Amino acid sequence: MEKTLLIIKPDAVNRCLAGRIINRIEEKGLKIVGMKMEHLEPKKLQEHYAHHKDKKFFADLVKYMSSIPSVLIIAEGKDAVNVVRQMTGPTNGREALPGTIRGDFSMSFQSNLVHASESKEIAEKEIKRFFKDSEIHGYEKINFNWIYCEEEKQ
Ligand code: 3AN
Repeated sequence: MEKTLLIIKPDAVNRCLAGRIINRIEEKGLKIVGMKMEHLEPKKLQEHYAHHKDKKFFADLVKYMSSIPSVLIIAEGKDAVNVVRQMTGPTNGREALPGTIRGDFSMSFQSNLVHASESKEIAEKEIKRFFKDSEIHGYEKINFNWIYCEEEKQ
């Protein structure tokens, strides 16, 4: 099944929202197959946000993301990339709809609590960037048969 990367960013860790965000992922039916706390280094963040390197907020973004540790998660499920992006909401927390993570907890376009991979291809690259193979776990999820119908399990 599809995997996606989520980063519970420093503002969410500082605001003690990590548990609530993890709870939403679990309650949705996604399977957590990787999870760790890491103080992300500027070099890795510059690579992660390279597509924003010419934006005026780039230096601030790297500073904020490397300020304190983040919680990194790999979530697995059918259409996981799209599902998690929908749960996250748009970049600006003030415009994100209630019911989304950003819509419920964020008032900012920078301090917007979570990163979620944008596409399947990007998710694959991001997972490789932040996780070793040995940190990704395959295991049987006992409620799997109650979350998907037969056709969806392929
Ligand atoms: P998203 O996380 O919604 O995919 P991106 O990829 O456009 O958004 O931006 C990456 C991160 O850069 C955002 N999550 C946010 O923290 C920060 N960011 C985006 N736009 C701005 C902005 N105008 N000013 C400051 N930070 C921003």
